[in-house]
Amino acid sequence: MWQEHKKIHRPGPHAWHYVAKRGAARNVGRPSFKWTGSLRPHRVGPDRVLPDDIPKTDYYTTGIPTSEIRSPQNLLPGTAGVVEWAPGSEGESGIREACRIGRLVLDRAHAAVDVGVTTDHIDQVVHEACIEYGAYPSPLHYYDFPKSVCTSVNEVICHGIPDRRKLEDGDIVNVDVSVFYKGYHGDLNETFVVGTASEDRYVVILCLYTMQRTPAHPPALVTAISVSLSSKRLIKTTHECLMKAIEYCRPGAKYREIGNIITKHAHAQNFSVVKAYCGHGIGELFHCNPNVPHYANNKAVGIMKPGHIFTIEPMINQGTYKDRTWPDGWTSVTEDGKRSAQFEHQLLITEDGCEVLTKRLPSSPKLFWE
Ligand SMILES: [Co+2]
Repeated sequence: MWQEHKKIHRPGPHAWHYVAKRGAARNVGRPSFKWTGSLRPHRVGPDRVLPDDIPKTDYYTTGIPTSEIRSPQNLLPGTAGVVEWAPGSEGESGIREACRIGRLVLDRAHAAVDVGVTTDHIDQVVHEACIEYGAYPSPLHYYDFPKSVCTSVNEVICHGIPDRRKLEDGDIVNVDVSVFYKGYHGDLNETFVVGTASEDRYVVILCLYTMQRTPAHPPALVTAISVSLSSKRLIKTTHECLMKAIEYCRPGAKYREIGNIITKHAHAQNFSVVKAYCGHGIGELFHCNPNVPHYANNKAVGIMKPGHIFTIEPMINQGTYKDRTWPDGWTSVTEDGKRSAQFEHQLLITEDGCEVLTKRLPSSPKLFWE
């Protein structure tokens, strides 16, 4: 009898819970926290299964990326250990292929973003697309990260965990896809506007109409519109920051200069630049040297050489640059609860410039300004 009772109340493998201990534990109740904005964590679904024929990372079973921790690439100072991938080498074409698959997976996720869709569903789309292409979704179990993609909504800066919350009209959501394919990682992200808030003209007409009808009481709609317009300016500026930084990249260019370029453009629009998270080297390892800060006057070491492969992924905020981390140990939010956007590309330094390995394709769903 007692056994029966226990069986019923023990959380089964299919239960949905709140993430705790940086992904290593689950809670039945939502933890208390001084939330910085209006977003809250929601329940996170059970582990997704990977078929046997998908080659696994070293952290899949342990949660610890041992090869990354032990790599001389990360133990040597500055860019001393950074790999210079030879043109046409197996490594270079392997990374190129991982980036192309990452792009196809992100485009699938983009197409799935809509009002009423949960971020867990986006995770499912990413997970299944990865399997279809024969790739391992790199975030899965990386330092115990519980899901296959990061989804960062509104005030979330990065590393949001896909959960049961439904996306709402006017939300913004960043989807950060990384894939591990035939031994190499590809990493990219984009920020999307959710729903009809992307249809400016419709919204403005509705606003004017409403103000005319009830001038004493310009309602929530006006707030919604200003939120929408400033979110869009944030997203577009963030994308411009990334593209301006990419234009600068070539052999001989200084890694530390990237932060000056990004900050100059963000500040011109009265936005701030997150300091806590940086771009990174990537290849056989998910994260390695060089370290690529996005903020001005940073002390990043080294110059770009042909064959260097790394990411640039500026996180730009409407208010303060300062971040806080939720009790789940992963979700990074703005300290003032205002919104944050991000775009990321993975780049290869060539003889005379740089190549965007994660570039958008003719088949990529359009961004709102396109
Ligand atoms: Co990255």
